[in-house]
Amino acid sequence: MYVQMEDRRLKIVVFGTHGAGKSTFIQCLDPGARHIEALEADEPTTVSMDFGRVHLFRHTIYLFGTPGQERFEFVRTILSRGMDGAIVVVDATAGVDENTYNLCVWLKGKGIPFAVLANKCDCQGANPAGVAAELDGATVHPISAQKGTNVLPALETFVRGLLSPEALIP
Ligand SMILES: Nc1nc2c(ncn2[C@@H]2O[C@H](COP(=O)(O)OP(=O)(O)O)[C@@H](O)[C@H]2O)c(=O)[nH]1
Ligand SMILES: [Mg+2]
Repeated sequence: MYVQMEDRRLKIVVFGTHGAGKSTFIQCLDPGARHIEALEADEPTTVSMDFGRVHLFRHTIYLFGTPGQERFEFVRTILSRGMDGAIVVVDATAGVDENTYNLCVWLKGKGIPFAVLANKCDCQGANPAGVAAELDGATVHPISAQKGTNVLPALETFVRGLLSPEALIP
């Protein structure tokens, strides 16, 4: 699937369970990223979304961070409309949970290109190879969103794959 050359914008939606590091990842790429939190009535947790922008290969990449909690499925559905690709953030110290696994199956079934980021690789016990194995051999990029390790290269590799070779001519 190649993105239209004339459209120099890409919409990438960032998925992942609560606490995987989606907000940290987007903040790392765009220090001016917007983080929106809404406290739910009678709920101890917050709904949080992120919005960031990065310029790569003469394209503007719009990053939408989705709320991780299961009950916000409807928010993810809305944010997912018209996406060019998806990034799935996994806490590599915790492994792949069922929702994340199902999400990857769904993305694959829809033919939506996605990259898996094994986050928190600065921590002891992080197991990016285990994440890849749990996701049936998916390509996994080990990163540390907190330290910034491999964050931009991982995004560049993914975006390069989304763009046609012509789009990459400077
Ligand atoms: N050690 C470490 N902690 C991280 C990393 N990325 C995120 N965190 C921490 O993990 C927690 C959850 O991160 P957050 O970005 O809010 O997760 P989100 O719920 O997916 O948006 C926060 O306390 C972060 O500081 C990382 O690469 N390494
Ligand atoms: Mg968040």
